Amino acid sequence: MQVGIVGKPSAGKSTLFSASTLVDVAMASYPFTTIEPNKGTGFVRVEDAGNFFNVVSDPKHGFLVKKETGNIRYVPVELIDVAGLVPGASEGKGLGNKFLNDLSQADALIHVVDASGMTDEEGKATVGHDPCKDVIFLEKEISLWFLKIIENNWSKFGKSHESEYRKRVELLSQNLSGVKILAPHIEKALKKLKLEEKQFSNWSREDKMDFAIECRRYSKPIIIAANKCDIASAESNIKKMQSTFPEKTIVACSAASELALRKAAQQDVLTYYPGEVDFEIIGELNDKQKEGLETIRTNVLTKFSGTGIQKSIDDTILKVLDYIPIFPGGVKTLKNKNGNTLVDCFLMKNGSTALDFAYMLHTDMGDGFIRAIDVKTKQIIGKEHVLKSGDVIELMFKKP
Ligand SMILES: Nc1nc2c(ncn2[C@@H]2O[C@H](COP(=O)(O)OP(=O)(O)OP(=O)(O)O)[C@@H](O)[C@H]2O)c(=O)[nH]1
Ligand SMILES: [Mg+2]
Repeated sequence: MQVGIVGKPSAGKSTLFSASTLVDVAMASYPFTTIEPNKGTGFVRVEDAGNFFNVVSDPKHGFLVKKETGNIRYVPVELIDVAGLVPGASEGKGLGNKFLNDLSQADALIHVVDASGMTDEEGKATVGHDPCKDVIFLEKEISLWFLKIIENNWSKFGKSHESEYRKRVELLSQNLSGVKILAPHIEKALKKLKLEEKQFSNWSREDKMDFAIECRRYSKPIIIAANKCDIASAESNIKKMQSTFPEKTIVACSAASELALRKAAQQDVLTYYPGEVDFEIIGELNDKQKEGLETIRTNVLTKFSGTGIQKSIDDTILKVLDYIPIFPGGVKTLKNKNGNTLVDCFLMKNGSTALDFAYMLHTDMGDGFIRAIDVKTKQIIGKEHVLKSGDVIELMFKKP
């Protein structure tokens, strides 16, 4: 799974990326600091299944944080931070939109918006910029990127005179698979727009644009990270964004605060875990450093219930993409042959079945599926059983 970090220049994309991955990257107040994409591992925060069994897990990927209220598991997801996008990019403004190809494999996007209103649409310093405008232009530019791909191949489609719906879906899938717009996204978009029966030769430019917009909605869903909430002017802008776009997931964020806390935790100055609403100072600090941290505590953590950075990743995966964590395990033992407990945790689309889980682990497990066991309840479950968040599943299958 890959999550793209997008937005206009200077919104704080690289700061959010660095705060999530602890990868050192260039961050600066001038536009187009990032040109080549940065890739790294961020984490989704879930409850560890070991809590149910009173055991401490040993994650093979990601990590575990022990807490009295229940251990927390951080499951890896790939993050990609790209160059800033400006209005008119599809006509070549700014860096143009060639770099959007860096986002082609993303399953979802975090749109970093400068909620303080202190950068204009091109990322230059200003005051009073309305961040609602940024929300609109970014979606438009992404849709125009898809439109261009669709139009580039349309001459081929136009000639095909394809009368069969299936065949048309197949042609569109071939055309768009490079940007991870897949058959289910295409079918949903066609249905929504009632374009299922329309021959390609009869599609207007408007049909193509509407189709690009719907493909964007399904293949690259977006959440808004309303960044720089540590700046006073952000609060009213965040409220305005929330009331203007009630259907969108908007998370108040301070990437700079998260980065400061995580760096300090890395240097053992304080204890802080991503997604927590407080920290504890454990090292030596001078007055200025203490004051800086106290400002973060009051103006960000307490006021917005955290820095929002972890929440923006969690909401992307667990809410917008609607994935759930599933753990492989056994009724007899939760350990693997090396003696490590509940080493794996997989993120699966909500609605996945025991058979989907088997196929995800290995084709042979899916092909040879006999039955599965819900390890928490010890109940036998069949192929079609729909899994729940936090399930621990043992699979029985015929070996090929
Ligand atoms: N106050 C405040 N400043 C921030 C925050 N996040 C980022 N910044 C500052 O905003 C400026 C731009 O940050 P970057 O992370 O480089 O922004 P970007 O979106 O990657 O910019 P480009 O790569 O140029 O597109 C830097 O000076 C950051 O320190 C935040 O949460 N609060
Ligand atoms: Mg950057």
